[in-house]
Formats: sequence, structure tokens, C-alpha cells
Amino acid sequence: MTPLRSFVLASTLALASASALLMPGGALAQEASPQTESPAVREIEVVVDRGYKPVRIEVDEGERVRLKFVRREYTPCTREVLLPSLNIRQELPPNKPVIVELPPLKAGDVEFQCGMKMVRGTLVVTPRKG
Ligand SMILES: [Cu+2]
Repeated sequence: MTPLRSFVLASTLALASASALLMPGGALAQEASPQTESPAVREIEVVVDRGYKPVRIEVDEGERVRLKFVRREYTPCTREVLLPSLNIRQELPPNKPVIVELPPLKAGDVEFQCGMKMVRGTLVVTPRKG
């Protein structure tokens, strides 16, 4: 073997091992895992304008819910919304919809309120039947 030939062979082997490193057993295919069936999330719009509208919202136990707050007033009173039982506190800039994702809820009432607890609303979580 001439020195040149062996150099070429070595380079080819190096390339081959390099490309093998780039494809470690289909790691890319693993990342693109099949889509998990996530239950649909129900989005409920709550307008903040001299109170929460609607002020009472019924959802089912375990239902996936997100609240979309749209604050249409500038009074500092409703600058924040709190869901104390869920440890949620969220700023609501005027005229900018804000999504608040909720965890699966247990049956019972979940209050939402302004920072001063003057303006209030209730999520009524009804028990799942059967
Ligand atoms: Cu207030």
C-alpha cells in the first residue's frame, strides 16, 4: 500500500465513524414520538368590565379548562386576578387577552377575585357522573 492510499483509507474510515456518531441508533426518530392523545382544553372567555362576565362558570370535574381574561377597564381594582385556592395570581393588562391555564379541578367552588377581593367570580366544578 502506498502512503497516499493508506491516508485515503484512514480518512474514509474516520468519516464513516463520524457519520456513525451522528446517527446513534435513531435518536432523532425517538424524539419525534407519536402524538399523545391530550383531552381538548375548554377555553372560557371572562370579560373584566365592572365585574367578571360571566361571574359564575360551570365546569366538570377533571375537565381541562383555561380562562381567557379580557380586561376592558383601567381601574386599578381589577389589575390582577387571583385564584387563591390554586395559588394563581395573574396581571391583566387592559385590552390584552390573558390566558390562565388551570389544573384539573376537583368538585367544588373555585373563587376568582381581584387583588382586593372586591370583585369576585366563581368556577363551579360539578362532580363527574358515574
Ligand atoms: Cu379590586
